[in-house]
Amino acid sequence: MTSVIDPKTIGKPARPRRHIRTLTGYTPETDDSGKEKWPRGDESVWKQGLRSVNTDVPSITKSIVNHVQTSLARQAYNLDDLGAYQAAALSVRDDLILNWNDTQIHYTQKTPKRAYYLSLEFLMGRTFDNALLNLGLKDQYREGITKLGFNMEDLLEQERDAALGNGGLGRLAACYLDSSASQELPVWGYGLRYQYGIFQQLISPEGQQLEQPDPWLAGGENPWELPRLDVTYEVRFYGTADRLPGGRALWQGGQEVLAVAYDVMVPGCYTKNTNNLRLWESKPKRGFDLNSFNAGDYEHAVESSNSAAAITSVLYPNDHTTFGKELRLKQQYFWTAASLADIVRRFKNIAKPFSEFPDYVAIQLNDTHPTLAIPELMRILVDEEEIPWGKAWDIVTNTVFYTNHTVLPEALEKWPVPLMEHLLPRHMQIIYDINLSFLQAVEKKFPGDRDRLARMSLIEEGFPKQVRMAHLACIGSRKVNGVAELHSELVRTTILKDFVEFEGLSKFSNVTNGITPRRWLDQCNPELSALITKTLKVDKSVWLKDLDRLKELLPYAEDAAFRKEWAAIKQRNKERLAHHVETTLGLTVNTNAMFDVQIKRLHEYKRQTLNILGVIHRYLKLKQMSAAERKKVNPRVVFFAGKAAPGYYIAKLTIRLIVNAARIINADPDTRDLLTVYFLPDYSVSLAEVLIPSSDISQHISTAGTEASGTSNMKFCLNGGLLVGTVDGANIEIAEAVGENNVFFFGHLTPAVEDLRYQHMYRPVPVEEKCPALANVLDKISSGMFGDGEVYEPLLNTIRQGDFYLLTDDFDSYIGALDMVDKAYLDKEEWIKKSIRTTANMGKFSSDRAILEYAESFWSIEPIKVP
Ligand code: NBG
Repeated sequence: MTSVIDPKTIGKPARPRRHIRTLTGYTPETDDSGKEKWPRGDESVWKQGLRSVNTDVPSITKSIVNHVQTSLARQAYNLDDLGAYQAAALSVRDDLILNWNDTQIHYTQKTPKRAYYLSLEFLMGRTFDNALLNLGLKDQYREGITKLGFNMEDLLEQERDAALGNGGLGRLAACYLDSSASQELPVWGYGLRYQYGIFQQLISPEGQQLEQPDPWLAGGENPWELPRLDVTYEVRFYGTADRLPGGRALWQGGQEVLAVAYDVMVPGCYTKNTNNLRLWESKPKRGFDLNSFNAGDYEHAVESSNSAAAITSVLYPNDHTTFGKELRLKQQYFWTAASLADIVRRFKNIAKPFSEFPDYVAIQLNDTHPTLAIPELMRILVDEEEIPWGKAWDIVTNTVFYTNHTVLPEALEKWPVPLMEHLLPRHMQIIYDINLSFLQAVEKKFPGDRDRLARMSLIEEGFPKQVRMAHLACIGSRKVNGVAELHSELVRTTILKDFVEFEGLSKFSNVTNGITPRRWLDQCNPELSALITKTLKVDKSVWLKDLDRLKELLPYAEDAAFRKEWAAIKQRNKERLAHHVETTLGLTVNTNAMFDVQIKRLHEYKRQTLNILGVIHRYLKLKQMSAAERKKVNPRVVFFAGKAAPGYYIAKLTIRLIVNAARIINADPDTRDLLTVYFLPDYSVSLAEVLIPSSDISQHISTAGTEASGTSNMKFCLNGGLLVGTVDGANIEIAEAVGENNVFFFGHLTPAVEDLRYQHMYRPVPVEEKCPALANVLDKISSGMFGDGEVYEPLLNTIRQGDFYLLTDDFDSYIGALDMVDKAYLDKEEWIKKSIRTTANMGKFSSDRAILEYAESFWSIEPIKVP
């Protein structure tokens, strides 16, 4: 069959990829003297029509009114807050487009080396406020909006979160985009444009989590993206792959779908640089099957178009678990294939030989989800560009970088070989070929070590065999990193130990995560930001981009007047949260109490269960106290928020326990002035922005060695909240930075964990003996204190038997740490000093620092300022 094909066309796309330029990539031609030629029409007429960013209030209001009148087709008398938000957002969008356009042209002209951040999740949250801050137009817009008879805060509340992520991994990607643009680095993000983001969480009257879809695009046009209907690529699935002489193969047949680009503008802070996040949407290649349509078989006619559109319809809501579902693998390939086609096209435009590809392109894999980029780039280079296998492998392994975000076994991706063979037959061949030469090299270095070969193979034996994506990501990358010192060490000594022994230590390093201080201080805590600006006596644009400047706050910890202002801001942030709870849930919060917050995905390893058991323990103690004793108690309000994966039964039971414990505890007149508990439903970036500035303490209490980094710990500390935590992830580095006397550590350390688990398994000790206080709490739950005890048995049994996450080992020291918190809180002045010192020492945790580490040590890219 292959013999009738013109050999030159083998493996090539059916027709050459054509990309009709609209906005990106257009550069003017020059005449002989080097002067730019005006491309068409009368230059002066054009130039009169061009506008620049609107910076004064009259032109801003004019632009908003213009959008009300034309884009929305409405008028002053029928404009509500939502309409006013839309018009103002469209006006900001116009400004962003100008900067975005200039940035893309500048990058195209200068052809710098670029980095591409491939992430299956970007948890962006809201854009409006952030765009105004970064454009430096917040005050002007506030004034303009007021003049038009609206309130800025009300308009900000109209925007729906872009929630295309599960948790820390997706939010980190969003922080890194903000920092890349702010540091003027030529970085693009690539992701998927899910029709439905992370589900909305509802809580039933029984305390059960219910899920509802998040149709975030349903409200009409999304002002923060540019549909690029001309930027499309064909992506193939299934079919057959026939090997040809010379290492190439012909992959044909199967299903072809179209990837369409949507560009999200990512403005840098106080710079013109506005980077791009390109999100792909899947579409059928042809509208529908005309034959079936004409035969009257309408269902069949739309079947394939529905299956194409399904690829980007929904974000998988699982955090830290993999399910081996075909649609998920389709998402991963669809996204990496479209992104690589786009990257390769852009590279080919600068007309350099492929050997120079790594000099112009760095590709960062955010966890293993985009690992197919490795075999896909091999396929493009070998099959389409006819580059010999060895050279192609050199190119790939000098271009790709891999960040690992977890060592939990259930989160390490593996794909069944039969599924891969079926969906991506050519990639499976390539993976086998990579594996063979890799294992041959390992064998050479460690002759006869068969166990090692089995451990390191890209293929795990079993029924079915599975492809180990972390191994593929590791050997296909130039550098591998973890996301905090401890985690990177665990990557090197556990999951990738053999690879360190084979490839050497220098390939494996650490980049501790960071957060953007724009969103996580200036936007979420404007009063604190203003106080810092006033105190440091520099413009906020300076310290927000050089967060180490916060150190200059240290001496003010000794200044009583400053402390008073600091504490008053914390108090107002508590009241802001209380107001939010009152208006959304109708509950009254005691703002004179200490605010204690744990907000993150629900997961056994994060141990929200430990927290709620601690709360119940506290409640039982309060109940036993005399009135006089109760007077001495430090009042506490405990907040929880977080979503559980829909199929995660135990995590959902924890939510149920929190909700029902809260119901009983909050209704008890003996204790309710001293202890109340709230589970705030539907945790989101926007909710975090209200919760974080209000905390006195926050809890980061994972079993040692399980939380790779954590990033909300950084957000709380940056806002002057103290931390209760285990010696895990970035908690360790935070304590190093802010001083161990300013954090409350407890619990067993990582090296002890394995041994404790062994003990649990082979020498179990009943909870009653090991930890009577905890046993008492478990008994109270079983006996129905918080509703039908039976319901909670499966949850309680995870502790009574096996106790994989070591609650029985850590409970007593946890309670001890909380007692220390209470004691420390009694000395208010000293507490405020701790709070100030904590903020002052958080400079290291800016995502600007982190992204510059990636840029310098891994990607070798440099800032390039847009004039
Ligand atoms: C998460 C870790 C967090 C870490 C974020 C960002 C995954 C797989 N990992 O501890 O659990 O902060 O990644 O690095 O979501």
